[in-house]
Amino acid sequence: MLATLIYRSRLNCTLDPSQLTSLVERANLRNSQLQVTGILLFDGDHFLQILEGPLAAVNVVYERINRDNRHSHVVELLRDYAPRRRFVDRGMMLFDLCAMTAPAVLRAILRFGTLKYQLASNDRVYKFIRNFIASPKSNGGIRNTEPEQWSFTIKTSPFNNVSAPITAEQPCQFAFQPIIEPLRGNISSLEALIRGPNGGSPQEYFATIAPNKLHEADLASKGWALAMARRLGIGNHKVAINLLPMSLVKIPGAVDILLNHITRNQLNPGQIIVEVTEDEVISGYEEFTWAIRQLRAAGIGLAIDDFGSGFAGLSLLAKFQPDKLKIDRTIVTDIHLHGPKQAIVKAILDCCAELQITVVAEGVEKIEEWCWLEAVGVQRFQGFLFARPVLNGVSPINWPQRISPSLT
Ligand code: FMN
Repeated sequence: MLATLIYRSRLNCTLDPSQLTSLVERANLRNSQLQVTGILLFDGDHFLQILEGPLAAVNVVYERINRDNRHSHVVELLRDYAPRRRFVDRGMMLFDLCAMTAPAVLRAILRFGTLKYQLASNDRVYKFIRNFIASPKSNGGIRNTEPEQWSFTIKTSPFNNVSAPITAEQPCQFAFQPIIEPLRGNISSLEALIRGPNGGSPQEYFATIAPNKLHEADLASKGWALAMARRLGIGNHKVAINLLPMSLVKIPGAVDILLNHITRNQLNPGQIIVEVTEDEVISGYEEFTWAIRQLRAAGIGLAIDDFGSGFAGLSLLAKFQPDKLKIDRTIVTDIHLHGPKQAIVKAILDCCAELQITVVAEGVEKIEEWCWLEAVGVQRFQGFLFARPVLNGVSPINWPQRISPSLT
């Protein structure tokens, strides 16, 4: 299968033109042997490269390129399949924007390529090329936050150290995970994640419940979550609880039951954030809307969980503007390497800025992911990089500090 891969990257060192020419000559030979063809654009600081060829060969070449320390910030922009090659004659051809004007480069690429101008103007690959040529030396307006500028220090959390469930008969337990603002040194909330009676996964817990009791058990479990939050001594901190949307529809007086759990545990509705996903089909939108209004009227916060996972979609966002939107881990993972994920997060941030919704990135595990997200303006994070969930407790938190320039 004929694959096309496009990436962009940033030059790491100063490269004189003769080095660039010899790099491309060697690349041309190696690519030709593997039946890979393509072009390399260079604007003095950044590269944009198009690789075309058999999928396995393109992967081999891209893996090598990724390991090359003459460039960094390698971000994959497109991976696609095509019926024919756009560039046939050479393994690799260089187009240097420092040596030619932008229109001349574009004309040369079109002469070199196989698509006629009319076809090229609709082709996504050519659109990437035109965009790179039109805005050279652009890094998408991203502020610079580099992984090597940071070190981490573990600090104990300010919560009580509780390790046992409240009672032995408790049907479920909770693991708590903080959501933090790393650069402010602030814990913005604790999420209560449900676990089985012996600490097993949420799936294990829900599998033990008869389907007709699911929503009742879901709502009742929030009482245990809040009781545990109180035992942890959450003080004025906020606590986030996950609720199946249909629990609000199917259980009569669900919001009152929730409010009861809150007051019984001497918490304030303003401290509670209800996180909902669309992981079950919401039937009865009217009842759901009514329940959400009641939640909001009582002062309870609302967050859309797992946004972008396929379960929490745009319709929830359009109908019930939440206080918070949590970007799903599937989007966050390796975001520093992946152009489509980056474009999605920038669009989510624009939308949330317009609607005054706070954005949280979930599932952050790598410092590179955090740096990229922080650089585009995300301020709240949840993930193993900072703190893992701990059964009946809160783990110490890994706080980043900028390494002073004299030490780097
Ligand atoms: N090597 C290739 O074989 N094909 C290429 O298309 C290619 N393009 C490159 C583009 C850039 C911007 C840079 C910095 C390097 C490129 N290289 C290319 C060089 C590879 O990164 C690597 O040095 C070379 O394949 C030798 O790899 P090896 O040392 O793992 O054998």
